[in-house]
Amino acid sequence: MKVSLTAGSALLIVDLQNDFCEGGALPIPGCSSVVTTVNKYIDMFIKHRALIIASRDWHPPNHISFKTRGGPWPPHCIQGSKGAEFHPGLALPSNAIVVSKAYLPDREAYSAFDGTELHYVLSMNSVRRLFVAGVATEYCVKASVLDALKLGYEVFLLTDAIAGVSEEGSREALSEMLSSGAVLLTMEDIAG
Ligand code: VGL
Ligand code: ZN
Repeated sequence: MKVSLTAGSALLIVDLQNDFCEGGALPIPGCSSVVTTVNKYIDMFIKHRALIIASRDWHPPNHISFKTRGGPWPPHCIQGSKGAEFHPGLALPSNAIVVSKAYLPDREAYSAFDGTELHYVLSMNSVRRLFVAGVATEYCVKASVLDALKLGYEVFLLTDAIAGVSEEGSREALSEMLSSGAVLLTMEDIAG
């Protein structure tokens, strides 16, 4: 399948932060190679003058998702910490739009649309087709993709630029996104 980056296309890069990569608090296998591939997508989207959005997990130190509060995760992506910074190898352009999520102590938010201005920003820029990459496939990528579909976006999941916490979880998430209407693509599917 060949897809063109027509007007109204945007790249959504989900949570490529230090804590989700090697050496971080909640490392996701394959995160570094996702960074490398996402950089190639960034180049393509810059060439087409398409909007580039980077979401980030942005938790207060006492976030409800942390084990210290009975949640499932070790503390990660704490606001202002090194772990919350974007991976140093990620080549975000200076005009990329950063969307922070899950920033309230008592509220988890996996989706980049949840409690953020992402839908508003995309609408203001006439974006209708969203190309999604990043981590983790079965958490924040999946939640963002499903929300985008519900909001009426055409959603393309860049399967060569995502990584999940577990293989089985990723497989299930992929089939759920597919059956919800996401289109699965890799780099070769995008017309230069
Ligand atoms: C995520 C677990 C906890 C994600 C965020 O970005 O997918 N996963 N917080
Ligand atoms: Zn989190």
